[in-house]
Amino acid sequence: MPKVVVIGAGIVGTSLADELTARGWTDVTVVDRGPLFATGGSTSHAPGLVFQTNPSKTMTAFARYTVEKFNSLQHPGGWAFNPVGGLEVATTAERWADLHRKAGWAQSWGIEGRLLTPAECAVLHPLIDREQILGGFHTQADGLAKALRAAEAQARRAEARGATLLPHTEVLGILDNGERVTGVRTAAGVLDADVVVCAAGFWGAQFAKQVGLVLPLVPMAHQYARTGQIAELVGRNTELAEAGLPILRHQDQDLYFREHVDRLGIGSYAHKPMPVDMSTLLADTAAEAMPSMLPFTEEDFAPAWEAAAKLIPALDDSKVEEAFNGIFSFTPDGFSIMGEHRELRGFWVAEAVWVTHSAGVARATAEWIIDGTPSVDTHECDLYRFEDVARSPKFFLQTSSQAFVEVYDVIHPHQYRTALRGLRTSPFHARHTELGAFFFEGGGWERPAWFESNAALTDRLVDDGLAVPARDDWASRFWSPISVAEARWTREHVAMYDMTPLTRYEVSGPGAAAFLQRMTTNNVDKRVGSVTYTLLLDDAGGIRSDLTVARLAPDTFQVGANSPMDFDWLSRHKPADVTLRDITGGTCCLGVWGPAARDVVAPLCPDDLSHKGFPYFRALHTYLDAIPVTMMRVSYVGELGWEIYTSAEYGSALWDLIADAGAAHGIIPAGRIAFNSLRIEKGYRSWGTDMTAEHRPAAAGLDFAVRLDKDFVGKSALEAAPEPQMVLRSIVFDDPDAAVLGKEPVFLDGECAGYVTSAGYSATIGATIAYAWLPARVNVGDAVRVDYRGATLTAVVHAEPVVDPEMTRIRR
Ligand code: FAD
Ligand code: THG
Repeated sequence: MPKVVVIGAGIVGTSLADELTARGWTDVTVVDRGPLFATGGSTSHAPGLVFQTNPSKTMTAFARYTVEKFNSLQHPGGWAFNPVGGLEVATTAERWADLHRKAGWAQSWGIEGRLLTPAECAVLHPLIDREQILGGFHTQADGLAKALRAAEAQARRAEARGATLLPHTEVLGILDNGERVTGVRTAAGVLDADVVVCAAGFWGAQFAKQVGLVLPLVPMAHQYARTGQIAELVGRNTELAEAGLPILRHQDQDLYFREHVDRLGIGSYAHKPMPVDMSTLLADTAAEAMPSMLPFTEEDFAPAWEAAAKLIPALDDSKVEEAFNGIFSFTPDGFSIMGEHRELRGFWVAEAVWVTHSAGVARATAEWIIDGTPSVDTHECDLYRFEDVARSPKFFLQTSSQAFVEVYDVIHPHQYRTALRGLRTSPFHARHTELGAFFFEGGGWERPAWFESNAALTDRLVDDGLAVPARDDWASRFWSPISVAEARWTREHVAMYDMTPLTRYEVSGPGAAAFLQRMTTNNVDKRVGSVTYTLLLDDAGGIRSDLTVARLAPDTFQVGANSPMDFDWLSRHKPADVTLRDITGGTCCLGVWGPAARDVVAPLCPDDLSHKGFPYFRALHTYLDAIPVTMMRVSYVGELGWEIYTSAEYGSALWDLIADAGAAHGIIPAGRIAFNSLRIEKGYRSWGTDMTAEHRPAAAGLDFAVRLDKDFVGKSALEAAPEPQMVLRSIVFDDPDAAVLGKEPVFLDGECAGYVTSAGYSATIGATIAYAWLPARVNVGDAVRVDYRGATLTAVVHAEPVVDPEMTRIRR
């Protein structure tokens, strides 16, 4: 049986020991530098509020499992979970609207919740001044975790199954054989291990450095205060129950509240970010029982207290009695960090995890370690999700600090970071700027969303009697009607799209063809010049990514991918006779698409670009004017045209060449919003949004890219898989002004039956189109309802793709 050492006996380490031993891996040793179970880590003093609803389906699922599990734990001291319910109140119109959005997430992810009037909120939580609020969102199953009891109960259960708990044992180093971990070193000697899991809380980043891992997490101090006795609470709660009122969030002031018998606990994120310098912390607190508790900085709390008392007037007669600045981890995107070290197999991390998500993260980690694949999609938490730039200390310090500031803010789905912009730009960037691009950010790249230079096209649309949707204030943020004109223009004329940020790898060497053949679902071992759309599956048959694979030479392939996790997955499986290189940065790519694309490009090219001479899904190394290029006849927007690749130094010349040659044909630059709406109407999925590892190809409508007559990773799982119960469908909204932005719940016959993934306004049919996961029994033509921030929209399930099912636009 594999030997496991878990570093850290906080809520994560103990939960993991429970999950591992429950699966029969009983040779588990949990070590902690502190005593058990108040180790001195973050768990020791977490007030334990568990609000389950999160924009992320995965994080919500993690939280739901924590609630379910903690409710069932037994501890001699009393409850491990007290389901007092959760209440989030709104004091601004913006928040109130956002609570409607949150209620939608709850429905989408299967959490029961209700929007309440101020009066109803005051009934649930009589300490609230109802005059201050516009309403609230209440969830019955949320509540308080007693983190230390939950840790102990899980640890004891693991112990009963054979696990060992070692307090006062600091892990000083990791031992390995050059490939795998072999053990850990402590002052008392070596503990052998086949698997080591770093669940060391905010110490984890410092610790993982010694094995060459960058964990982009920042230990931050956060203020928590307990009041003196509050008259209104006296007699309400027994010592044992501690609390009866719902846990409360007042996010407009960055505050949360819980009861401690007849006192209130108040947590505040209203203060400036206080990143903790680990080098000094480790020295300063080496001898401390609670190294994760820093002295309270009263001045930082003063405005929070004032705001708290405004919502809860009973505080006027009270004051802070005990308080501290507690430390826990923040990450750039607010997600945890999970996975196995690629270069040091057997070294796993489960880091930056709240109590809220702890059991869910632990279960997924145990499944991942034992079965090879977690049962929940974990891509948002993947250790290898970060672009290189995001691993620089400057980047993750700054973005994690912003994440702290924004932790309770209303965040629009297209609201991108403002700090550290402009780091990754394509060679077309100067032109984009001149043309008035509004930039989105993705993977550190600046990506034009639309171009102000196209503003006049919108007027033309309107003059032609074509509608531009009248979006509400929320949906029109980070959006422009210009994008509608750009999309329309692409279908009618021709447009150029910056595809540089599209991740691409060169896979080469004598084993390259066999490797890609084994890793992906489609047949990629075709003649030179072929391009294939194909999928990466995990061992359970879940979709890890969708790729294009172009064979540029017998032993050289160019792979169009989705994220750094694809690089990780391929690297892990790569044999020695294959070289994998990320060539995104040194190259660039321009998509030239539209009915006039050939008229623009063909005159520049010595080769035959006719449909016969250069068919669909083929690649060619050639020249445009004097510029060496690789062209691929691929179009994510579903139009005639090419992705044109060249190395970066030719980029700006390529842009100018195409722009000049295209002028006679009315070429325009077009941005991401048009791009997105075009790919949705054409039926092309976006990995990570429309589909994840939680879905198999059949459910996602991608069986056409799976060839069961060859062997590939995930094949046996596909063969054993049942018919999907949920499938990805296109829905088209009845009201042309309807807008949805993703994650909205979809109702069928009055029941929530699924959720929206991505959506866009189709300039081609003049309606908003979305993808939604819906029960397989749904038929084309069925009517559905979608809840958009409290408004009910109607839509109809549409045949796919909505635009050009015969492929006549592309294949000509
Ligand atoms: P920890 O509990 O810190 O455990 C890590 C353990 O690793 C420690 O015991 C440490 O001693 C040990 N360790 C580290 N290095 C070594 C080593 N080299 N060798 C041996 N042992 C080592 N979360 C919520 O969900 N809801 C809340 O309401 C909430 N409120 C919070 C309020 C405050 C004031 C704070 C500080 C945090 C709050 N959190 C809350 C966050 C939550 O407490 C943490 O995210 C969570 O406890 C982290 O658990 P962990 O097991 O990862 O880390
Ligand atoms: N271009 C390139 N690589 C990519 C993308 C891209 N890799 C990642 C991501 N985007 C992959 N997604 C798609 C989705 C659909 C298509 C291409 C890439 C596509 N599909 C055709 C279809 O379904 O009609 C495939 C037809 C066929 O298999 O013959 O074109 O944008 N380089």
